[in-house]
Amino acid sequence: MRNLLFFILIFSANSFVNAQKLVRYDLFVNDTTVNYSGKSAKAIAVNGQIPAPTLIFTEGDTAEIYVHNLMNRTTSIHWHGLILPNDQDGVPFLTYAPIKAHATFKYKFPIVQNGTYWYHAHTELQEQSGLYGALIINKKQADTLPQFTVLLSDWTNEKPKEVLRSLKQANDWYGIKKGSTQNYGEAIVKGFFKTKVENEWKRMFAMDVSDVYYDAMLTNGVKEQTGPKLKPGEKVKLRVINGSSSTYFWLQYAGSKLTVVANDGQDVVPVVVNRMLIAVAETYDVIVTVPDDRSYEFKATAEDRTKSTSIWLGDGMKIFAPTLPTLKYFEGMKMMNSMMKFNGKMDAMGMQMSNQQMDMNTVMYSEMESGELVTLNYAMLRSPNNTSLPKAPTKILNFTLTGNMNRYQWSINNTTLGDTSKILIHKGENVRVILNNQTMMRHPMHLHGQFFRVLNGQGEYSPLKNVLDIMPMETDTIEFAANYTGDWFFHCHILYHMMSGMGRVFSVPDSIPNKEVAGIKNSWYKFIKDERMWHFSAYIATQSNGVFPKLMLMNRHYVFDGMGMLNYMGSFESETHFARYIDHRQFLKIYVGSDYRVLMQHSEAHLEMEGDTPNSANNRGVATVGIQYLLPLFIQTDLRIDHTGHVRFQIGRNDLAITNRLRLDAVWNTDYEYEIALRYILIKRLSLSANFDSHFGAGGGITFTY
Ligand SMILES: [Cu+2]
Repeated sequence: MRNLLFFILIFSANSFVNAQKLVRYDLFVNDTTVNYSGKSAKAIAVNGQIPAPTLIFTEGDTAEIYVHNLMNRTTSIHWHGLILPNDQDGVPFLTYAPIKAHATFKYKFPIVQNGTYWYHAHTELQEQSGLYGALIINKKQADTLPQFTVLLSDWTNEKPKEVLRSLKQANDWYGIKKGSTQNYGEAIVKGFFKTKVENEWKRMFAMDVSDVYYDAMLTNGVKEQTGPKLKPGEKVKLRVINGSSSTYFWLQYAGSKLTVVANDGQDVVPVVVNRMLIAVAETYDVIVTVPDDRSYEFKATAEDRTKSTSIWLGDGMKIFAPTLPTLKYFEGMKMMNSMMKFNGKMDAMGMQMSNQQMDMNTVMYSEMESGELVTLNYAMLRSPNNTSLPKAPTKILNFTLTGNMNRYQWSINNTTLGDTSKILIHKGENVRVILNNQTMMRHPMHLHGQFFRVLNGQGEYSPLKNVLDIMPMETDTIEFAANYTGDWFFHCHILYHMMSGMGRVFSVPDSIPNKEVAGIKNSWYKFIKDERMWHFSAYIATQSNGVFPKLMLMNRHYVFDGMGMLNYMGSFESETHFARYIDHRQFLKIYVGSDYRVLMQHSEAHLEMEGDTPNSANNRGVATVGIQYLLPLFIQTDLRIDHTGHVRFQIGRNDLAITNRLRLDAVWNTDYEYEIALRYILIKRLSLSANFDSHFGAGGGITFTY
């Protein structure tokens, strides 16, 4: 009797401890300097390391995480894929207040799930600077297989803000670095001239699978790593997390096939493949075998195939995974041309493409010419459990993913997050989102705070995910039950797309409002401020015939630009525009502006054109109004009238890529003014340039680009 009582006491004490196990972590966020590729650069470290430390929990624990911000600016941390109360979700100005400089924030929430997750900053571009780490939740019954976390990321030596500004500027330096400019010269040599013209006729930018050129790809913070000690024949579970800001990775392993057993933290019925693509922010658990006493490469190659990163499993002679050949961009361009209609809409050719089953990019993969490779797609993912939603009224939302590469503007239904308001969802309602991707890029769409089902043909066993990768032209459907109150962010997880406005907020009202946000004045405007940012850029040509500055300041709807010409004899010309885009595709804008000039008589080219006329005719200062429209082949037209009633029509083309580094600009107007300019790009900021201008004559020199 006494023994039994003792046993009961022990037993209940044990289960009490299990249920209440509090796991505390302290994260110290601070600035640091790193050197990943021969150049030191600023970064953000947590507890002195990049990636941030791996946080390990067991399902049923309570997490208590103290985030100590040691930086001189605000920060935030979001727990990616975790089901938690809204005020613990970590989105500044939406679910809580940002963590102020030198302040500490305590997160506390129960761990109600298991699997492979991660955490990262949700403030500006801090994630790209290194603020990300793995978050692993073990099952209550421990796994018997050895396991190893593989946290992938991309690294740039540039400041992330500079990266975003370059993208907004449509500066094609990254394309030059990647060899993906798809210039006219290359098109002619490779027999794709017609394809190139058709592409530009449809006002499509060069074909590309990624926007940014990175200096390094990393596995757990290093380019190459030796994995855990494994014996020949042993299996290992790799918890692969794509913590990069904008890079998708191909995963390949030299030693065996890949057995996929979980996705985004949720178990799936095991599926065996040769290779797979992991989208930005996705996680996959993959089991691989070390077949013998050699060392085998597990390799992650960036989707644009410029760089890769590896871990080595096993001991002994190195066996390499295959190197993926460079992409055949013109083949991809040709495919895209056939899909894209003139009005900018995708023509799905009567097919309903979905769940990554038909990869249009396959035309760019030369490795597909030899042999059958089984590549993972979403239709292969099957949940081991019934994931059907409870019977409830269903709200259907249609989201068309849209974008403009020229302005690097990303949106849903042609509207950025900042131009919408929260989407109200009733508690207990089912929400079905039908997504259609009308852009030329993939987008990893992420939902905060809960999982959605992907309707992938598996019926009741449709897999649960929190990131949906949607390829160009695809239509995918996801659904979830609105069980959790609060404001939940749904956005593209490519950091630079999110910063440009590609997202929405689902709002499930609560009788108890989120206290963290209630106290913040104008929280919504602070939340969307990133996409309203102004971006400045400049080209300044300093040449033998004068100085030619072009300046531009732009945001989501507006652009202010000014161009000038100034020579050593005192001649001066300037033209400014303050314009607003007025159509969805951002081809049409209206402007008010000015045109001011003082042309000296001894301006030779000018004399040839208009004769030796008195100064009065060559001086003017007028106010203008006009419209600009971007025609096929990226021809910019401009019709304006000035306050004296004079009408001018102008036509021009900028940045025509003749070779990888040579660009042509040309402009002509009905006042018989014209300019032809050539630029040979040496480095991002510097070009050799030459031009011939109707007023300023011929000259050469250098152009600074900012
Ligand atoms: Cu995106």
